[in-house]
Amino acid sequence: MKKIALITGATSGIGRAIAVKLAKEGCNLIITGRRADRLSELQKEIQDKSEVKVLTLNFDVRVYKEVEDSLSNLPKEWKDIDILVNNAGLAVGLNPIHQGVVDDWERMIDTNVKGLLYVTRLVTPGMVERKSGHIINLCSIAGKDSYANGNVYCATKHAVDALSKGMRIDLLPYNIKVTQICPGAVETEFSLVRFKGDESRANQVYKGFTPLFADDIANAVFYAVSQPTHVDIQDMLVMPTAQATGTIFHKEA
Ligand code: NDP
Ligand code: 8X3
Repeated sequence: MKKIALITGATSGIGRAIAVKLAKEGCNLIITGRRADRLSELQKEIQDKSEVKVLTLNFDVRVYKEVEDSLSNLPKEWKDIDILVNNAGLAVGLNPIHQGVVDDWERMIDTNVKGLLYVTRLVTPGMVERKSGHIINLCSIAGKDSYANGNVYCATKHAVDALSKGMRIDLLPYNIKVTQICPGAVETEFSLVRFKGDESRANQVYKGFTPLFADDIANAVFYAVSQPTHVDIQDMLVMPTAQATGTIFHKEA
């Protein structure tokens, strides 16, 4: 039987690439996000090219009621989720702490921490019952170290790191793997979102070096999920060759 993978934030960037990769490798998919049109387009694209089934779920991970309504009422054939990819997330703003925008802070904390928790809370009981499952959390180099003006985003990713460790301990008796993937700079819509639609500022982030691409992270996810039953890849730090730390890059002029 084909595995079922649920991917949050599949409308763009890393989540979208993971969906395409896991479909190519034969998983049936539950893809989620707020932009319903993009979910439908991706569903069609994947189903036109392969034999896998794709279910779309349109919800905002920040709103528990929406998450609960979607995940508690899955059709029977979609209930047994084998792989949960907690990918939905964002950075908003890049300000020193004393000039932080409270609404930006709320968006990051509600999405990256509370949203990840809401989805995990609803998916893991089934995995526990079946004594089987694999959770992939998208963390970041920002979850390993803080960088200038990244304060709250870095804090949310440090929280993801703590939650990955905690999940691994709590779910250990139930044969559930927890993998955390920590990318450096990946060229997606991430910087466009961080800089609130300012394209020139967003493009500047990826100038002068070759960043990672979403497919690189999808390959890392596939590596983790394709290991034998007794192997858990706990933590992967994946950086562009031209990036040493969160802020040290080798850029050509
Ligand atoms: P994108 O902006 O391209 O994609 C983000 C995805 O998250 C979108 O599909 C978006 O869907 C979804 N999302 C955001 N907010 C919500 C919400 N409230 N409810 C539901 N879905 C939401 O960025 P990336 O692909 O780069 O980011 C994916 C993950 O990778 C994030 O967790 C990010 O922190 C992490 N990461 C990214 C890095 C990078 O350099 N790009 C590096 C390290 C980690 P929609 O808007 O349709 O809801
Ligand atoms: C995204 C990478 O370095 O912009 O998590 O925080 S970074």
